[in-house]
Amino acid sequence: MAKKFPTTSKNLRAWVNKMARMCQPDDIVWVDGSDAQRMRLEQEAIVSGELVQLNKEKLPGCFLHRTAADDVARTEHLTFICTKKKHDAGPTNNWMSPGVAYRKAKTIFAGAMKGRTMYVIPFSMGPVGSEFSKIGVELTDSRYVVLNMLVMTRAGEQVLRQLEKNGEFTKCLHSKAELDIKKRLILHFPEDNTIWSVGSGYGGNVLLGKKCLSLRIASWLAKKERWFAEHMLIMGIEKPNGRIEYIAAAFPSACGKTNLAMLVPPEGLKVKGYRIWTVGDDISWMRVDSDGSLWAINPETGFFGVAPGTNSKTNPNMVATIKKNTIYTNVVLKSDRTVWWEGADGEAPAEGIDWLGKQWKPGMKDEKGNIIKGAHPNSRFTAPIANCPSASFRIDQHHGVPISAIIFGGKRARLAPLVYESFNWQHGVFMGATMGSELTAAQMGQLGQVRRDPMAMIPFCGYNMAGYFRHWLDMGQKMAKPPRIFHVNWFKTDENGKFLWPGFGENLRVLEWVLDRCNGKIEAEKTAIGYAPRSSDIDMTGLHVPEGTLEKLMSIDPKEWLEESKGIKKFFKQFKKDLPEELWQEFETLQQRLKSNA
Ligand code: OXD
Ligand code: MN
Repeated sequence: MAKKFPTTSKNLRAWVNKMARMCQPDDIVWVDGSDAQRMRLEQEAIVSGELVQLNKEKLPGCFLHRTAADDVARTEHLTFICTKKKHDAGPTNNWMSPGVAYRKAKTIFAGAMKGRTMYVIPFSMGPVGSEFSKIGVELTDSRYVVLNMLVMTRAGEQVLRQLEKNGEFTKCLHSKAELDIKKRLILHFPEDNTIWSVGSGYGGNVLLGKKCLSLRIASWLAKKERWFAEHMLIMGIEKPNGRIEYIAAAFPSACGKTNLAMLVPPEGLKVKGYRIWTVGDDISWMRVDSDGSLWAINPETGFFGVAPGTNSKTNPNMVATIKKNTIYTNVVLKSDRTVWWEGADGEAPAEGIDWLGKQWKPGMKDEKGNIIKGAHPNSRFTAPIANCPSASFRIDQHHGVPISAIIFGGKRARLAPLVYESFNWQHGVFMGATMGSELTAAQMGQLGQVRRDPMAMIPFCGYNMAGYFRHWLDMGQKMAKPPRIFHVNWFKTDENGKFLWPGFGENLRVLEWVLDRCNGKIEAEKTAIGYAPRSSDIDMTGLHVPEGTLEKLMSIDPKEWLEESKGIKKFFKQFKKDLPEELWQEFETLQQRLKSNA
């Protein structure tokens, strides 16, 4: 076992002691980041049943984990921002006063770790020692959490040494407790730089460096310290001239950020010499650097990706990434101890063990006659970025990468065209603030229903979103060279509900236009909603789509937009006088442009 209390930080020692007094673990183990300790934990997790060792030849270093049946996605209704004033959490967050929240959670945490070990995980979001990075310490009674954190973050002894320099860290406490949904709470205390999560074992609720720290707490810090913490992928596009340009893109959960971040150029464009470099697939921390432009780091070191639909056609780089050192959650276990999910490569196995741990055969139906899926629709894999064939060589750079374009996108069967560009920064902020998307399996709720999801941050903004919009507007003033802002929609369908755009690698055709716009290489058409490409400006070499498809993809129906505006107005109105006036101005001018085109 690692030695106890191997830190000189009084702050940290006092906090660990206090939390241990409340949770009463049998033992405390400090995670040092060594391979030896990780392998010991893997073996213990196999013995305890938390992990299943997968086929060592076909999937070396890979494991399977199953969560409880009602613990398979982020539970947004049990997620709270706990600020002294309710107003600071804003109308789009669940709020609880810190006093009530601590009291409620304490009754669940009290004695919750009896008979268990408390692991202390010092972790850094971002390269250790970078001025972009933030340190956290997660206490947990779950080996699954420790093993995932070792993939997703830089964790261990080197982080402790860094923490000791100024003693600052986000205090992250997690206990599985009874894994009881009635005793589940995901609490954020931005004023105390503290996160408490109890009663869950699902990644998005318990890997506290991810959504809780890197988005909810970080967005609060980012406003205060004047930077951005965003739900965005970061990718580099190496152009035929050898220059790499970077973009950051925000899409709601399970809308294809991971696939886009590591796309493989289609043949028609590959011959031009394009190549993709993946920096991150989920979170982007961005700062204005001394050159007046925006630079981004991915604070994570791993992917926590959605398994269903991942295959060699949709995402060959991810298929290569998850062949080793990967933790699979809630997928099908095959008889040769490899794994499968709906939309994986190859045939469905004749039989297997499903995500609930039950014997399963393809086509099996439940008592209502619905097909039983083998893998949960939100089943996941946790894999190191370093495994990814397209991993960027700048991942560990302390200042990250310069961002040329910010792209917003949602999943919309109608309405939003394939791509358009904002008129300027303020209009771009309006475009982000009015994003809407259909719900996916990553959130509990009605699949397919449209919800307003500004900047894909609705579940992740750690404070009043009106202030967040203000922050976005203000940041525009800080940049001498702000990135241009675009909106894309890969999911538009025809009258029969068929996707019009092939998506995946073909999306590079749209990104090529985006970069051409950033570099002033191409004109665009001014429409009511923004600048749009002329059909001839998207390089379609090697891609055959039925006649008129691009026109349908690019079509803008002012009546549909005016209808959409009603939802936007309702959404904006809930912020009352806090909503920045600039956004109402943008709303009004959009109305005028739409009406004159209707
Ligand atoms: C994720 C999510 O897991 O957004 O990235 O839910
Ligand atoms: Mn996400």
